[in-house]
Amino acid sequence: PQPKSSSSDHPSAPSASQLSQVAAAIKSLLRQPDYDDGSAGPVLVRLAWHSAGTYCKDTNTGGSNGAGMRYEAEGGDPANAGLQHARAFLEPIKAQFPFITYADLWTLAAVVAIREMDGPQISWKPGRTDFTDDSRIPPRGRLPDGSKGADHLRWIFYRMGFNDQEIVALSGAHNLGRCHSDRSGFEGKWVNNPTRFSNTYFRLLKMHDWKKKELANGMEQFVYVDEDLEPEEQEEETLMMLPTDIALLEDPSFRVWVDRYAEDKDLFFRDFAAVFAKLLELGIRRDKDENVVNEENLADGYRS
Ligand code: ZEM
Repeated sequence: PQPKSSSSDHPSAPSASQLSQVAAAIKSLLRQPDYDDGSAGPVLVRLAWHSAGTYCKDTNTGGSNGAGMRYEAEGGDPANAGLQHARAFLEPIKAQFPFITYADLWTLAAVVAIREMDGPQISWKPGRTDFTDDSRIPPRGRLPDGSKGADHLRWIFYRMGFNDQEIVALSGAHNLGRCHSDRSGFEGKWVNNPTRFSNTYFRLLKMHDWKKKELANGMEQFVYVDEDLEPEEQEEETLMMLPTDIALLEDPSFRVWVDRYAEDKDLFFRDFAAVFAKLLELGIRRDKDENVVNEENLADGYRS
């Protein structure tokens, strides 16, 4: 059992053995035969990404600490539509292991899911705290808009402290999951097997002649239709790219990395593991013992 840190100012994060129990429980809920492509994995990855991707380096606000999506101000942001499913998948685990904070659980779930979907092992550290009110929730509008281009991607991701290479590596997560017309308004998946992590997204981006298509709701995305297939099969096999995905192909500085990741899966896995670990640590300060030291965080969460 974990000693209680009652007199210490440090939050007391779960022990390694407690965390491996949580990780095992996450693994066992990934298979969801009635949900999407049979897996909770992709939407859990998106939950972690959206929890962290609000970070602003200039003001040191946002980031995966706090689990602000439990509050309407952040959870009700249209950019987060659909992520209530991811949070609901994890609710039984939080109930079974109340010692883990939501902020740790959401980020750990993505790391476990990526590994279980044949992706790289990503380093992850506990110690995040949960806000106890919505006073520190960042403003809406900090997450990327898929209908935009390269300038927008740089505007959003430079604010988090990422460079062009990291933007491309992170975008490789679109190897997973799909778009839902009732969430983002876009429709379809990027690759044929959207529950297996690989560099296929980059290979398809380069390989196909992506055609702009206007959807019934007026939104535009890019699609590839295999003309050799029967019409019925075409419907099923149609793959998509967002305008922001196509921007990676067309911008010369992004393109260098699309080419490298398409050619070299190991390089993509290494770079993705590094940048996803960095994403999950944005805004989180730790002391030499890896304890979270962000002053305001000490008011909530792990302190018992
Ligand atoms: Zn995504 N993403 N994303 N993304 N994303 C969607 C789905 C998923 C953008 C975006 O607009 C969208 C990153 C970056 C960017 C995942 C992971 C990561 C969807 C579809 C959209 C519209 C949502 C829906 O309808 O359900 C844009 C513009 C990005 C800028 C580059 C990064 C970074 C990610 C993680 C590292 C994942 C896993 C999904 C699939 C979710 C699911 O439910 O299947």
